[in-house]
Order: sequence, then structure tokens, then C-alpha cells
Amino acid sequence: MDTIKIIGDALHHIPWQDKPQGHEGPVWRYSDNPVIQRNPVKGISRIFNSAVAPFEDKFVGIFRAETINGKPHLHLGWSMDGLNWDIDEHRIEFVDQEHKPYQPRYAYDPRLVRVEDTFYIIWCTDFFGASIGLAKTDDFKTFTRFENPFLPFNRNGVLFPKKMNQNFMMLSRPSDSGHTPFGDIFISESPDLVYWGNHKHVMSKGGEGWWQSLKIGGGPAPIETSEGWLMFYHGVTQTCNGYVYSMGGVILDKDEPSKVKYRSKHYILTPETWYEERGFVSNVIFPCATLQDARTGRIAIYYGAADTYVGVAFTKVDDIVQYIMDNHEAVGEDQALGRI
Ligand code: BMA
Repeated sequence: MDTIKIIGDALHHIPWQDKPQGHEGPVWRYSDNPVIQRNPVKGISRIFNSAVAPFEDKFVGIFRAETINGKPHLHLGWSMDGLNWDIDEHRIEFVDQEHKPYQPRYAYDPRLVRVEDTFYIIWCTDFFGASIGLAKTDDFKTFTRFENPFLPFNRNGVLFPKKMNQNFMMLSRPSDSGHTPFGDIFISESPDLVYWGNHKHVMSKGGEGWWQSLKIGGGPAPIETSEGWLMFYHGVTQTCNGYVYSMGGVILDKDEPSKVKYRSKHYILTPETWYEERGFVSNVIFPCATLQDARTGRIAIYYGAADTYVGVAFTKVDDIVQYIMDNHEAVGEDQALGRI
């Protein structure tokens, strides 16, 4: 087979460590994890499930910050190397389309996606229950919210970095408002980020193994590759001590992203280290962002660990895509168009 390639820009200063000798599996952890520790900023006890992106010659981050009253809000941060972060102690102030203040009551699990020259933040917001919030920024100074794109209850909104047939494409995971014990991933389209439709089912929880038997949810924005859209996601299993969140990998069809091409039957990262196994919520790996370098195929994955820390893991596009293809398992109707 030809080499598998990332379709996109070079990112020369991507954080990187080579795969440790003898390491099994396609994903390996940064040796100095966690990159964000407890009580990282005045008034903030924990930062996790957060998103990063390259911006000008730096990296920008939108952080899920649990404030010391226990409520999550979004905070902006900057980094030169993607590993050492300077995070604002004040939360992001949003405005509406008329530039009037429009603050979410709470905000968590942000994704940050550039489509053309604009950055979009997608998060879980309070809309009479958990639903998806959406805002845009061009400069990380003004953050303009759209009306909430979907009805409650919904979470894990993930925008594709490219329009398809002139439409924005958004993954989401409809559910209930609490610690949801169910959920599949769906996709919706919009010409303007206001009107959404053409909803389709993308992928189901389940499969032969148990690690994603309870629910799944989209992760970082899908990465365009020569094999299709590479997406990391979280899969959840239930134990007598609560939920365990692992990371999975899937390739969605290039032109019909509601169709799964390949999906790994094994998790690609599961809680094993102290910072993943122990924290505010133990045993959670929750990926929300990647950085990637199309020139070398390097990918850095940013994930929340135990609802307490931010971790970074690495892979290379050919390793991970090959792994997903070699370990493919078709689940339910994933490979169909998703309209029934
Ligand atoms: C989910 C979300 C995530 C969190 C996870 C584990 O329902 O709330 O933010 O990381 O639970 O607690």
C-alpha cells in the first residue's frame, strides 16, 4: 500500500517524542505527563478535557477549568511549545451576534476547530439541560456565540475542519442531561451554523469487546488523511466502581463521513498511569484535541486525565491508520449511510 498521509499543513514545532523502544501499541504517552497539574491557576482547582490549536507562531488553548466553587468555565491559554501553558485566570467573556454579553452558565469539554480562517469553539453548555454551545473567534480577543445549534440533550459536539458540499459538518452525541449511560455518534450539516439538518447516524457503542459497551463520544476534530477522516473518540464501560473511559480510533469515509470505513476493536489508550487512574473522577482518558504535522505524519493528542489533569500522547499517521485497519471490526450499521 502507498504510504498513508495527513492532508493538511506542516507544523514544524509540534510537540514530539519518538516511540519508546519496545512499546506495544500505536499510541505512546509523553514522558513528562501530566502537562497541566492540579491548582494550575489562581481560583482554578483542575484543568482537563481541553483543546489546543496552532495560532500564528504559537499555540492557543481553550481550557476546561474547574473553578474553586466546582463549576466549569472556559479559559484561554497560550504556549510556545504546546507543553508549557500560560492560562488566563479570568474566564472567556462571550458576546452574542449584537456584541452584547452572552455568558454560558457553565461550559465544559471544549473543542477548538479552524474552518477556513475562523476558529470555532464547541462545548457542552447549559440549555435547560446539557446541550452544545458554539462560538467563533478570529483573533482570540472577541468570542461571538451563535445560538445553541441543537436541542437538549446533547454533548461532544465536534466540527469538521473542512466544509463538505459547502456545508459545515458537526458530530454530536444526543443523550440525557446527567452521567449518561448510553449514546451513539451522529452527524449534522449546516450551510451557516444556524440551521442544522440532514442528520445521520455515524457509529454505535458496542462491538465484540467491552471497553466501549456503554456509550461513545467524539473526540478531537477529525484529521483528513489519504484513507479518510481519522478520528479519536472516547468509549466507556461500566464497572462496579463506576465508568472507565478509554480512547478509540476510527476512519470515516472521506466523502460520506456518516459511513465508518474502519474501526479498531481494541482501545488505543486506556487508564494505566497514576494521573489517569486517580483523580477527581478516576479512570478517565478523554481526548479533545490534536496537533498534526502533515510533513512528518506526527500527531500529538491532548486528553483529559481523571477529570484532573491534561496529558499528551503521540502517534504517527501511518502507524495509527494501519493499526485501525488491521484491527477493524464492523459494529452494527456503522458502515451504512446512517439513514433508516
Ligand atoms: C462525561 C463528561 C466529561 C467527563 C466524564 C467523566 O459525562 O462530563 O466531562 O470527563 O464524564 O467524568
